[in-house]
Amino acid sequence: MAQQNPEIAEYPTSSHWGTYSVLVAGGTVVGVRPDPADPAPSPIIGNVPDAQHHATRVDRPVVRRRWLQNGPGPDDHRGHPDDEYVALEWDDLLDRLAGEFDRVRRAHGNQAIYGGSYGWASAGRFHHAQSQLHRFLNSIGGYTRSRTTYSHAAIEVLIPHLLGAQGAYDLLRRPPTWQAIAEHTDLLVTFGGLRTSNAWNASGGRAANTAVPGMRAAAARGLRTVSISPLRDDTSGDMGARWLPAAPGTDTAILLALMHVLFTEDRADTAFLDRYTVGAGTLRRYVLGEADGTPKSPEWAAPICELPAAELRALARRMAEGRTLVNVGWSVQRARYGEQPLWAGIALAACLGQIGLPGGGFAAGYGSIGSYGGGATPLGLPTLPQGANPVAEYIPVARVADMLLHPGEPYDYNGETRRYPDIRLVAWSGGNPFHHHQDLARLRRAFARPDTVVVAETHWTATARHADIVLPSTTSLERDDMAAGQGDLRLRVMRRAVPPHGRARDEYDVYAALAERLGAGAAFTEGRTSADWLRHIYEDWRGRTGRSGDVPAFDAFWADGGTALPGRTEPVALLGDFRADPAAHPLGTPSGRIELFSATIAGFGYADCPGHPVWLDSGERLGTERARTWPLLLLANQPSGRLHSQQDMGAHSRGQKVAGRAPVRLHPDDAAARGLADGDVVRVSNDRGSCLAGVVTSDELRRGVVQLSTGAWFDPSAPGVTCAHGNPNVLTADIGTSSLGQGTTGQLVLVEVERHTGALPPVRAFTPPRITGG
Ligand SMILES: Nc1nc2c(c(=O)[nH]1)N[C@H]1C(S)=C(S)[C@@H](COP(=O)(O)OP(=O)(O)OC[C@H]3O[C@@H](n4cnc5c(=O)[nH]c(N)nc54)[C@H](O)[C@@H]3O)O[C@H]1N2
Ligand SMILES: Nc1nc2c(c(=O)[nH]1)N[C@H]1C(S)=C(S)[C@@H](COP(=O)(O)OP(=O)(O)OC[C@H]3O[C@@H](n4cnc5c(=O)[nH]c(N)nc54)[C@H](O)[C@@H]3O)O[C@H]1N2
Ligand SMILES: [Mo]
Repeated sequence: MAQQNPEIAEYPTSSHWGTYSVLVAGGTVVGVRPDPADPAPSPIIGNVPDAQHHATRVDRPVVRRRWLQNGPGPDDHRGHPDDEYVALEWDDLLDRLAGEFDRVRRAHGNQAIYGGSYGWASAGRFHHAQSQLHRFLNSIGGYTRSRTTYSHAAIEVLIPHLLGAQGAYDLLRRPPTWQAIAEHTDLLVTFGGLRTSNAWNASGGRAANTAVPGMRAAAARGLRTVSISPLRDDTSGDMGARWLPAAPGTDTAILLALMHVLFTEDRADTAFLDRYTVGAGTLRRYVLGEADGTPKSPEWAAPICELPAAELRALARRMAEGRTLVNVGWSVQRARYGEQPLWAGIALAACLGQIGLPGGGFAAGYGSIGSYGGGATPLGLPTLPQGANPVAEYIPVARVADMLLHPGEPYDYNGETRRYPDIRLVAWSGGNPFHHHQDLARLRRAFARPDTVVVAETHWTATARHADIVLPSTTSLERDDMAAGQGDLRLRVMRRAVPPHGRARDEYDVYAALAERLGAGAAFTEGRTSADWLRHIYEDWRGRTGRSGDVPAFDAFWADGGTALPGRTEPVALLGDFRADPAAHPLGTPSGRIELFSATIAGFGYADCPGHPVWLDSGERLGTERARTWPLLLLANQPSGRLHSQQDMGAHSRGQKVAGRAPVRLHPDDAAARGLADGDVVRVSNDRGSCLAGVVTSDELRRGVVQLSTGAWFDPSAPGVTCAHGNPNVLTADIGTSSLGQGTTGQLVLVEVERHTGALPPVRAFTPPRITGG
């Protein structure tokens, strides 16, 4: 198309959802074109043209009127849908903002600035929003940061205790490739499925989507898959998977029952357990019920997980018969006691004796992200140095509302008793906590507490609408940059395709101007423009790889549109060295072995994460006391039509909405029991809040489960409902996985669904706030 119309220019670009081209005419993005070299391009690119020029773009620097009038301070009105903003000149706004940073650091110290700023932002090595913010905050004396992720905090904190730090890194970053699975694996048992829509995405984007073709090729070569998941379509039909529609939140019971079969039928690999693990005896006694009088048999697990005992028994036998890989998807640990299914999954794989063998053992991430099993790791990447943070204070990332609501109060985390800092200024760039955090009504109370909230955003998200100062940011299509993701070996040029929207600025220039006002201009910029920095970080990396001869100089790279990255391909087994010679390659654990019992964790004395994997009942599942009041279990999984909340106003995402609301999927029987049909608007509620959503019935779900994916822009504008648009985080609980990991538990929540009655409130999420002046 582009070649036929000389007016249309084509710009290759990269995003977390892939590498493709935008088509530009007269300074406007008019279309997208998949990369012909991508074997499985993502339909999410269809959101880009609308989102780029949408009315929700932040087009001017603004200050909230109440903050301008009253000055900094706690304000319950922050985030009110009728709040007004005042447009200022950039210089005026930057003077005020610099003054506020200075006031807070002088009066309260730099630890009173929260700059964790969690979020996915955009692809691009230099203009990465958090890197820019962190470098700026470090240059002015530091900030309170965050640790771990919403994605997989339980993995990040637990696994180093079980496999050592390197083992944990390898589990997340260097698992066997899909090709190794195709060659070696007989049976893949995956908890949480293999969602193809999830595999479209990877941090930094990928040169091409290889995960979806990879899983299909493995199936074509004979890989058998068992998908344990509440959704049949969590695994693509062409995988030919056996679907076990377990009740969500019960995976640990299933894993224990599978081990029970291995132990009682003498199928556990005791030689492996003796040589490579510690604590197998303790775990065995627990599984057999010698410790507490309850054998964790398939008959015990069946009423909990709602799968037949015979099915579990047959599965355990089958797993012991060939090369088996156990995959626990990230969703499974994004729930209360999320550490347990991970630990139990490793224990099961250890009982099978296949850890360290090609295509066997344990994994955590196939089907969660496109880079998992991608097969390659660059030796290094061009990176903007963030400088050093003189402030030691941090929080586990998902405890942000607790921090703001409970300054000075103690909490447990990974063996420490810590205290929350007293935060006065919150700075966020490239993240949307009013998308990602749980119990949004509570988060709103938390955001009322600081003196000042400053948000840099491309769009008027709910987070921007909770800010006192909003800095309009350019999008990645408005700046020159370069991209590389995890799992493949190509660095791609991202050339500016369109001019900045309105008065939006690159964050680099904004922070440079702020740093200048705060006496740190030279420290932040080192005398470079952003164009200088691009060249500098590229050439610096080129020198560091030690193979500069193979990598083109910057100008050639830029002219070519990209370059291959020196890197290594991944081994076909996880912990293969350890298995081959455990004395020469001990794990970085206290015992040097896989810790099925951890004396360290037992020593923490946590009832919510004891010294070996156990079944703990969160109550947030079907068949519990709480389910009598809230009988449906809601899955707040990843949206297939976008990345999180990004570009929710784009055509592809909009096309999935029902009556303008987020689609909620129900089993036809659950819908019929409530008199609901496709297209109805319903109220999804529990004791924390409520939201409206549009009904889609489907027998791809098991009964009792409803699916309301994350990412509908939070819309608190309608009376009587917490969100008029369908954001599931108005329902989820703001409680950590456990005292150990303190990860998010947003995946599962009990609710009721009923027909919405009365007048239907409009969705106002995509109507920007009132702005005066400018
Ligand atoms: N209930 C529930 N909640 C969840 C989850 C769940 O499973 N269930 N999943 C969780 C997970 S795994 C994650 S990772 C989080 C994701 O949560 P987030 O990463 O916070 O979600 P995004 O929508 O990607 O937010 C990125 C924001 O950056 C903005 N942005 C893009 N480019 C730029 C830029 O160049 N500059 C600036 N300043 N801004 C930019 C976008 O407009 C967007 O608002 O959500 C979590 N929340
Ligand atoms: N299209 C798209 N892709 C994405 C993202 C996105 O926003 N959009 N986000 C990316 C990010 S940041 C992350 S961290 C990953 C997350 O990757 P995952 O955590 O793997 O993704 P989810 O879609 O949340 O969950 C996958 C499936 O797990 C199932 N499930 C939920 N609870 C349970 C349970 O208790 N037991 C079992 N057995 N299954 C359960 C659900 O049916 C759900 O569809 O996805 C990435 N990929
Ligand atoms: Mo994530």
